[in-house]
Amino acid sequence: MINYVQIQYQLRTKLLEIYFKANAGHIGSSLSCIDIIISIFANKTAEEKFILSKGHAAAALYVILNNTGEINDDVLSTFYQNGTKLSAHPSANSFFNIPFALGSLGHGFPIACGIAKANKIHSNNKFIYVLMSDGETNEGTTWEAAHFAIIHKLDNLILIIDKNKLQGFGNTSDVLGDTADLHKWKSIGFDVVEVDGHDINLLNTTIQDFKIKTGKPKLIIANTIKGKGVDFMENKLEWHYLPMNSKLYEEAKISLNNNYNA
Ligand SMILES: Cc1ncc(C[n+]2csc(CCOP(=O)(O)OP(=O)(O)O)c2C)c(N)n1
Repeated sequence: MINYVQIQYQLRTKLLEIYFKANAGHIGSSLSCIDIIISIFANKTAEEKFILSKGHAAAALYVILNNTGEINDDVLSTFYQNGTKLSAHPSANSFFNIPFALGSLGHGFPIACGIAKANKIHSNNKFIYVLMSDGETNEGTTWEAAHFAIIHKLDNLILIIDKNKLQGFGNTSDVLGDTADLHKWKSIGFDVVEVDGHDINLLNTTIQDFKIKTGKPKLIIANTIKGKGVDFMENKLEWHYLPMNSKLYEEAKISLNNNYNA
């Protein structure tokens, strides 16, 4: 078992720093999924693709690519600025690990299904990893792509849903019901496991188990907390869109420190 606490703390600290500097929103969304992306990058090979379908959490991907050396510190500090390669939502081909423009919800998952099918045709044994948000599974394209994945037996597809139960304007359950429900996805033909989305070791073993199973597309429902790590942001709808002022930025850093360095 690897102790991930320091990396969870460091990357969250970086996230707060770039969001504060940019005066940008979507902090809650990035804090929700950063542990999942850490796990994906711990498991995927260099040639395999990852698609951040919930593109509004681009900053979470940027700090991880900064950690792996793909995005240097100077570029990271340009997040959200005019002319940057690090726009609020990922720009196509800005980096090897950012192969598509994302952020219009419901598009990344269908793209991933197409890549999985192509990988099968080429028999290249590559997996494709895709991260969606639970609100995003409301999108109709999700269900067309899901059925495509099933009929083509895309067992090289690993879909992870960041299930934090909140979306931009309310609880997901109040908007369209639970479209990230384990039984729904199982019943249409996915191999599904539900785990704690902040437990990186558990996410790792789930991905590794899935990589040796054949026949069905795979789904990890990752139960998460929107704003995870900053007490006053956790499970609070307003931290979907709010930027931090300097007082709240200082408080957020203290809260992170208490939660990860105690
Ligand atoms: C097609 C489309 N419609 C609307 C939006 C605006 N938008 C950005 S994030 C979001 C909702 C976010 O909730 P959820 O999908 O659950 O993601 P979370 O941040 O909670 O992980 C919306 C509606 C969008 N990006 N794309």
